[in-house]
Amino acid sequence: MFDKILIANRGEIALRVLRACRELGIKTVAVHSEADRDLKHVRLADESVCIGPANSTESYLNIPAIISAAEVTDAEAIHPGYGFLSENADFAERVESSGFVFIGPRAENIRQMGDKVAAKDAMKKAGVPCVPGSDGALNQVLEDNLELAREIGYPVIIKAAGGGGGRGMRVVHAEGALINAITLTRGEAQAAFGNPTLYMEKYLERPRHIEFQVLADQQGNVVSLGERDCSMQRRHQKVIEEAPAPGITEEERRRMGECVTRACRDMNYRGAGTFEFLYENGEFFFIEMNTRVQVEHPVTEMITGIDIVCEQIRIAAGLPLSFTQDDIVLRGHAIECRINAEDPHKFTPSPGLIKQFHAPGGIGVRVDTHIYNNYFVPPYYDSMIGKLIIHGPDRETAIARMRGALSEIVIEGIKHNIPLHKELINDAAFQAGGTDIHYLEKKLKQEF
Ligand code: MV4
Repeated sequence: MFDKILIANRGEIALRVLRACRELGIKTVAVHSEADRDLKHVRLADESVCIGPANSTESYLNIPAIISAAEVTDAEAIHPGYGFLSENADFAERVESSGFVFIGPRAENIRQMGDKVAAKDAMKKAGVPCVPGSDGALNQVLEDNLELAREIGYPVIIKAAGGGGGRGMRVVHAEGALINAITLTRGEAQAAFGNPTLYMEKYLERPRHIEFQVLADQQGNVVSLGERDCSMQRRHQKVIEEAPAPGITEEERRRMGECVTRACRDMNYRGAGTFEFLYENGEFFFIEMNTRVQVEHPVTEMITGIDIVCEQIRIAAGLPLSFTQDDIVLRGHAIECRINAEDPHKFTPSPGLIKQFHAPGGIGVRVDTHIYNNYFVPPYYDSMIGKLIIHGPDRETAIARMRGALSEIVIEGIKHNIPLHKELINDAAFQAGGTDIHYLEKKLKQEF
């Protein structure tokens, strides 16, 4: 096992990684920006290094500064968390070429999954069901694209190979709008990702977002930890996630689990990974794969009892998974509410001083947050300040416990979205389960 790990992130996930390190008896190095000296994990870490100014480009995205910090502290491995450099293949490569272990997949897999055309191609070859669409990238011949869209049937969606997570895509409802949409999206893709490559898919109008969590070790063992439903989102930001996904049968879970673990074996994947699917009319369609630990990983941890971050570290150290697929039992139901420092109606960020914080408690209640009394939420980073994760024997109990926890939590001094969560947890469609990806935005138009 590693002696010392550098945590290349901030906020709640940095604290989450620190806790895993402590459990495994590993020393920790926190790296932080000038604005983040008072972060909870910086205080708890064995050592800390300031890597640059508040602006994340000069700190949390500053590859030489992070590698230097690992060198001066003699860390053995680097955990990238989520966001920032977590899916940057060049970073993974430079970590390894500098003699450190990157706690994540091999750079080659990060790069392949970052190219959405290459990712989809690999999935098709592995027998993972994909959204019907172009066979690889679109060519430049206008007539070919018109014919392809006719074959697929409108509406279609044009996506950038370099995009993902909702960036660089355009829906086309009729033939008259196709050529212009391709031209516009290509220009945007070149400007945003330096890659003009596009692909086309059938546009699914009312899908749910269901994703499968996997873990793969360096001995070739791969397990599926089941799925999460992340359909409750606004502008591609997830708001509530849950596991298991309402209405997904044991048979669907087993079949999809086989699909995604086969895909991992085919590409010699290692570490934690998430396969994102759109689910509509009882069918799964692969859209993207994430090669990092995700914000919503705790809901899977709560129903499996598996510590995903500890497993990432153990896998990176070369240890085999200590369980097989048959050992994994899904127990009960878990729901996560993301807590953001933002106006609950207008969604504008609300940084500032937290004058009071009281965490909720009780059976099945988990609070993953770095905030504390008198913590100042800086304006420079993502507005998520924590996550409230609830486990219960069934979905109804989890909802009831979440309602209790939301009424118990106190965050004073800044605006936050607890009022939105209180509204959603009592929403009839949420309570019924299985709302689609457009539900929240439609509901918000009707005010609350
Ligand atoms: C789609 C789609 C409908 N049909 N692809 C948005 C994020 C990116 N991961 C892919 N996205 C979508 N791709 C086809 N063929 C609808 C979306 C989409 C979406 C997907 C997941 C979660 C929220 C979403 C919100 C709007 C659109």
